[in-house]
Amino acid sequence: MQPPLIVILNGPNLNLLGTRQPHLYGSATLDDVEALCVDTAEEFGLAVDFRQTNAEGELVTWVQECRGRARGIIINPAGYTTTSIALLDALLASDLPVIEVHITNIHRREEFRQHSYVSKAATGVIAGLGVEGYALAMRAMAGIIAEGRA
Ligand code: CA2
Repeated sequence: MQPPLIVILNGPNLNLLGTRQPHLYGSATLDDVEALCVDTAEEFGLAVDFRQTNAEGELVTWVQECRGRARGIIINPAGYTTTSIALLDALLASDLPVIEVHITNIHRREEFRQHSYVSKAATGVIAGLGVEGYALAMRAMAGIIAEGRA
């Protein structure tokens, strides 16, 4: 039997991780984050499909494609967190458990970062724990799937 697939989606500018603003986002690159997620997936008997895009429409399409294919979505929507009703609608329509991850604690940053449309579709939100938040989200998703709750 195939391990349950978790799709991990990353929004705009996260391709710059580890190359700029390390005081905010740390020194790990997006490739490092993918490796962390692959390792964590192995630990919990999951498979991962890890992606990043700068395009809102592509993110929406990828969420739509999760239906019937994936068992859960972990998403760092980055700049689309606070703007994208289209992304929220796609996540709601996916009927999958969603965990929202932010590397930084958006609640202690500028006010404009503190409202999330995506949270309306999220089972849980992890913010402020650096890239380790992705591994914690994987662990939480493994529990959600094992217990059959969403
Ligand atoms: O804390 C997070 O993970 C954010 O989702 C990151 C977004 C920001 O718009 C959100 O408010 C919080 C920004 C992603 C840009 O990432 C960069 C990484 C390194 C260098 C430059 C940008």
